[in-house]
Amino acid sequence: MTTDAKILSALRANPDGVSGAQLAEQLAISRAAVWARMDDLRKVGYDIEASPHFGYKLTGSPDALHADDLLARLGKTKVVGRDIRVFEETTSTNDVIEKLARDGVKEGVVVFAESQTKGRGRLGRKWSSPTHQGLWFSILLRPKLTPQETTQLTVASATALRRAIKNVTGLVPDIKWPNDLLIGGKKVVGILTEMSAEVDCVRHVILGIGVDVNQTDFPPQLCAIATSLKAEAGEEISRAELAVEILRELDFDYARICGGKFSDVADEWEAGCATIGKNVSVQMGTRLIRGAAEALDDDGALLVRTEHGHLERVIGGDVTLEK
Ligand code: BT5
Repeated sequence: MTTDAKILSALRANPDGVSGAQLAEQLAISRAAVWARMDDLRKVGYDIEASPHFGYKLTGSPDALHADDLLARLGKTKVVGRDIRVFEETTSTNDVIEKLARDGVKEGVVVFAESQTKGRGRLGRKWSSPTHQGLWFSILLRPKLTPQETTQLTVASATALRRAIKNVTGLVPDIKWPNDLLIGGKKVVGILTEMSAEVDCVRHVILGIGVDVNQTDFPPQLCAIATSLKAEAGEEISRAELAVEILRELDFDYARICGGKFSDVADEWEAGCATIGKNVSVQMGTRLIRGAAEALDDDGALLVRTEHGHLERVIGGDVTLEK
């Protein structure tokens, strides 16, 4: 943890204040250095009161994402969020992670961007990522899975995101296979899983996640199909608090998958899923399948019973729920 992260962590752990002397001792730096760090934190938007009586007290945090603060709030995780980086603007956070992956960076690193100029969805579709209004981030994973099994990670992301959103906002989104969370039928989260693999083993997986948090309006083409947590909850949501909760829940589900417990994740997924039991049509390239979505298989693929009675295994494509 960086010094700033340790300071923020100590301030949060001591809401009534913590003395400069105590912090200096804990961090093995001088009191003057503590004072200078506080000044720098104030410059990036933290409200930190100081008095000879109570020492330093954190009274407000900026809405901006701050890597040190996210690390401090998250604490120790197994894998996801061991390293967090925040950019004011990128093309796509998946591109940044791709570069880190090629540089050999360890799994678990998370890159957030306050805005993306080329945010993307699947099949090169655009992802709207307005500044400071959502969570646009990607995670590097190096799981010991076969390429077919990586759908498990998208399924696990959906369950983790659903829990995190419920914990922070009280809202309970529906899961739509494979990569959407919806509230009232409108999309609030999109997940883009990109992978680099050999024939039978995965080199790395990039989980790209977009969460619509505090938008009050959307571009015209998205108005009818997208919503934000703020629009649904009726109040501003702390993006930092939500980000930390999401990383914590993702770390939990990633450990479940790496520990061979995908069936637990799948059970939870099915319970929260708006796709299972529904009639669906699935566009896979030029092929269209129609039928009833029955279940997930062991790899996270969707099993669809077609009109002709065959069971089709769907690992990608666009699912539409039929009325
Ligand atoms: C997805 O694709 O839903 C995956 C979106 C992943 C975005 C994250 S943000 C961080 C990381 N970096 C990236 O560059 N991407 C990831 P798909 O299922 O193909 O859905 C894309 C469609 O969703 C678009 O064609 C629009 O119709 C709609 N859409 C675009 N922006 C949206 C938004 N902000 N909220 C809801 N729907 C949106």
